[in-house]
Amino acid sequence: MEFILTNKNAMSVTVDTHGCLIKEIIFDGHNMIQEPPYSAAVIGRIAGRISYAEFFLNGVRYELPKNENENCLHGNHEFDRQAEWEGHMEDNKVILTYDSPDGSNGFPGNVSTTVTYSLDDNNTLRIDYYATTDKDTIFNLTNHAYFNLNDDNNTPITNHILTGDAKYYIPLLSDLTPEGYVEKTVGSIFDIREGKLLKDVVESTNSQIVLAGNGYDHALVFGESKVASLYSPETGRKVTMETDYPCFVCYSGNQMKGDMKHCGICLEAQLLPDAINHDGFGEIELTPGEPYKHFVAYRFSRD
Ligand code: G6D
Repeated sequence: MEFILTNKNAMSVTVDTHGCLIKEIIFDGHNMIQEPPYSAAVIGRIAGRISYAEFFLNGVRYELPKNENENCLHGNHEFDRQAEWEGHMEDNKVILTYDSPDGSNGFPGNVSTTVTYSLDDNNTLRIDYYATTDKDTIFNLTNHAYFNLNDDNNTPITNHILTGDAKYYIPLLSDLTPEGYVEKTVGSIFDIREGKLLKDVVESTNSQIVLAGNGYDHALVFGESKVASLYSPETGRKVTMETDYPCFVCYSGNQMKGDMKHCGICLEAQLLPDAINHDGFGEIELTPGEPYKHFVAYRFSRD
């Protein structure tokens, strides 16, 4: 089922219950995100990769479905491909709910999730995540939108500039799981504080950029302000992301197929990836009586 949010500036956002996804974001007469299969779906229970597709919680070992690299990617795509979301409109908001049963894809706990999409007259699309569990478990939701601010979404985003208060990045192993520590961005290809042209990123010979398939596929950890922005000098379009999450995984579409390579960039605000397997990566546990509450807001503007 689809729902459409609109505002007084002729901006619209279409939400589809299948995958709890954003089907399109029309701003300035342009769809600001890629089309399927590069969907702006909600990813869960756990965004990103869980190393070795296993984790220990309260002394219990949990085994998860494995991908080709022996890791669990995106919670085995439960929330974006397996889940049947219920949805309804309320006060120009789309409210979607899904109950994930205990043991689903190997994760403990009956988890009830509510995702709310809202659009205001400041051209800000806000996503609110809320979840509760009846047993200790782990949880980390994101939205996987592939942004493209060009007039033609078949044009690579290498002409876009990414800017943000990213103080650290998380280096990856060859299977794209975290090495297990944060590295300062200052002076590196991951230093986006003054803005980084994505052409320079994808053409970099930095070993982490090459390992990720010639681009970013890394968690960028915020410093003081949890803000990042993507800007196209060609079209003057900009999307500014604000969140209460501690990081965002920036994925520059390195594995998009054929001519579509680098034709989208994801700003996946979330908790630090694979945190359950790395001390110092912060909390990722969801416990009874302590609801999961996070948000991300994407504000669209034009010069
Ligand atoms: C690749 O490594 C990337 C992931 O970050 C991304 O989510 C996926 O493609 C769609 O596996």
